[in-house]
Amino acid sequence: MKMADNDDDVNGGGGSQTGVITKTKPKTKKPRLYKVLLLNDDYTPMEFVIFVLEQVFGKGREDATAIMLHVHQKGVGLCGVYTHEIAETKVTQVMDLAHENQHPLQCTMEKE
Ligand code: TYC
Repeated sequence: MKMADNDDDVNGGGGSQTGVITKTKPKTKKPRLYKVLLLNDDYTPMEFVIFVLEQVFGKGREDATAIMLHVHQKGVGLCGVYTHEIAETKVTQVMDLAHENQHPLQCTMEKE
Protein backbone atom coordinates (compact mmCIF):
# COMPACT_ATOMS: atom_id res chain seq x y z
CA MET A 1 0.00 0.00 0.00
CA LYS A 2 1.58 3.30 -1.16
CA MET A 3 1.10 6.59 0.66
CA ALA A 4 0.88 9.87 -1.27
CA ASP A 5 4.38 11.40 -1.77
CA ASN A 6 5.62 14.97 -1.82
CA ASP A 7 5.10 15.22 -5.53
CA ASP A 8 1.67 13.64 -5.58
CA ASP A 9 -1.52 15.57 -6.09
CA VAL A 10 -4.30 13.86 -4.23
CA ASN A 11 -7.52 14.16 -6.33
CA GLY A 12 -7.76 14.39 -10.05
CA GLY A 13 -7.64 18.16 -10.17
CA GLY A 14 -11.23 18.35 -11.28
CA GLY A 15 -12.44 20.04 -8.16
CA SER A 16 -14.49 17.25 -6.67
CA GLN A 17 -12.81 15.06 -4.02
CA THR A 18 -12.24 11.89 -6.03
CA GLY A 19 -9.25 10.56 -4.05
CA VAL A 20 -7.33 9.91 -7.28
CA ILE A 21 -3.53 10.29 -6.93
CA THR A 22 -1.72 11.78 -9.93
CA LYS A 23 2.03 12.38 -10.31
CA THR A 24 3.27 15.92 -10.86
CA LYS A 25 6.87 16.26 -12.09
CA PRO A 26 8.91 18.22 -9.50
CA LYS A 27 10.32 21.08 -11.58
CA THR A 28 13.77 21.50 -10.05
CA LYS A 29 16.09 21.52 -13.08
CA LYS A 30 19.51 22.95 -12.22
CA PRO A 31 20.64 25.83 -14.42
CA ARG A 32 23.90 25.44 -16.32
CA LEU A 33 26.71 27.32 -14.59
CA TYR A 34 29.45 29.43 -16.10
CA LYS A 35 32.90 30.36 -14.87
CA VAL A 36 33.83 34.02 -15.21
CA LEU A 37 37.55 34.35 -15.88
CA LEU A 38 39.91 37.29 -15.78
CA LEU A 39 42.89 37.36 -18.15
CA ASN A 40 46.28 38.87 -17.50
CA ASP A 41 47.81 41.65 -19.57
CA ASP A 42 50.92 43.81 -19.19
CA TYR A 43 49.19 47.20 -18.79
CA THR A 44 46.15 47.13 -16.51
CA PRO A 45 47.21 48.40 -13.07
CA MET A 46 47.02 45.85 -10.25
CA GLU A 47 44.98 48.31 -8.19
CA PHE A 48 42.37 48.55 -10.94
CA VAL A 49 42.00 44.77 -11.11
CA ILE A 50 41.51 44.65 -7.33
CA PHE A 51 38.90 47.42 -7.64
CA VAL A 52 37.03 45.42 -10.31
CA LEU A 53 37.08 42.25 -8.20
CA GLU A 54 35.66 44.19 -5.26
CA GLN A 55 33.00 46.12 -7.18
CA VAL A 56 31.79 43.53 -9.70
CA PHE A 57 32.42 40.26 -7.88
CA GLY A 58 31.85 41.40 -4.30
CA LYS A 59 35.27 40.22 -3.13
CA GLY A 60 36.92 41.54 0.00
CA ARG A 61 40.30 43.23 -0.22
CA GLU A 62 42.27 40.06 0.62
CA ASP A 63 40.43 37.74 -1.78
CA ALA A 64 40.56 40.37 -4.51
CA THR A 65 44.32 40.79 -4.06
CA ALA A 66 44.92 37.01 -4.09
CA ILE A 67 42.87 36.54 -7.28
CA MET A 68 44.61 39.47 -8.98
CA LEU A 69 48.05 38.05 -8.09
CA HIS A 70 47.01 34.60 -9.30
CA VAL A 71 45.95 36.04 -12.67
CA HIS A 72 49.13 38.12 -12.84
CA GLN A 73 51.28 35.01 -12.26
CA LYS A 74 49.31 32.29 -14.08
CA GLY A 75 47.72 34.29 -16.91
CA VAL A 76 44.09 33.49 -16.04
CA GLY A 77 41.99 33.19 -12.90
CA LEU A 78 38.49 32.41 -11.65
CA CYS A 79 36.36 35.30 -10.42
CA GLY A 80 33.20 33.31 -9.73
CA VAL A 81 30.61 30.82 -11.03
CA TYR A 82 27.15 32.04 -12.05
CA THR A 83 24.12 31.29 -14.18
CA HIS A 84 24.43 32.36 -17.83
CA GLU A 85 22.63 35.69 -17.45
CA ILE A 86 24.52 36.75 -14.33
CA ALA A 87 27.89 35.66 -15.78
CA GLU A 88 27.15 37.65 -18.95
CA THR A 89 26.27 40.73 -16.89
CA LYS A 90 29.52 40.47 -14.88
CA VAL A 91 31.61 40.14 -18.05
CA THR A 92 29.89 43.20 -19.55
CA GLN A 93 30.41 45.21 -16.34
CA VAL A 94 34.13 44.36 -16.29
CA MET A 95 34.59 45.15 -19.98
CA ASP A 96 32.69 48.45 -19.65
CA LEU A 97 34.78 49.50 -16.62
CA ALA A 98 38.02 48.56 -18.41
CA HIS A 99 36.95 50.47 -21.52
CA GLU A 100 35.89 53.59 -19.59
CA ASN A 101 39.28 53.62 -17.90
CA GLN A 102 41.19 52.77 -21.07
CA HIS A 103 42.64 49.53 -19.72
CA PRO A 104 43.02 46.43 -21.93
CA LEU A 105 41.69 44.11 -19.20
CA GLN A 106 39.84 41.11 -20.65
CA CYS A 107 37.12 39.04 -19.00
CA THR A 108 35.46 35.93 -20.42
CA MET A 109 32.99 33.24 -19.45
CA GLU A 110 32.94 29.50 -20.13
CA LYS A 111 30.69 26.55 -19.33
CA GLU A 112 31.65 24.94 -16.06
N1 TYC B 1 49.90 42.16 -15.12
C1 TYC B 1 49.37 43.43 -14.66
C2 TYC B 1 50.50 44.32 -14.17
O1 TYC B 1 51.60 43.84 -13.97
C3 TYC B 1 48.36 43.24 -13.52
C4 TYC B 1 47.16 42.48 -13.93
C5 TYC B 1 46.63 41.48 -13.09
C6 TYC B 1 46.48 42.76 -15.09
C7 TYC B 1 45.50 40.78 -13.43
C8 TYC B 1 45.34 42.05 -15.47
O2 TYC B 1 43.71 40.38 -14.96
C9 TYC B 1 44.85 41.06 -14.63
N2 TYC B 1 50.22 45.59 -13.98
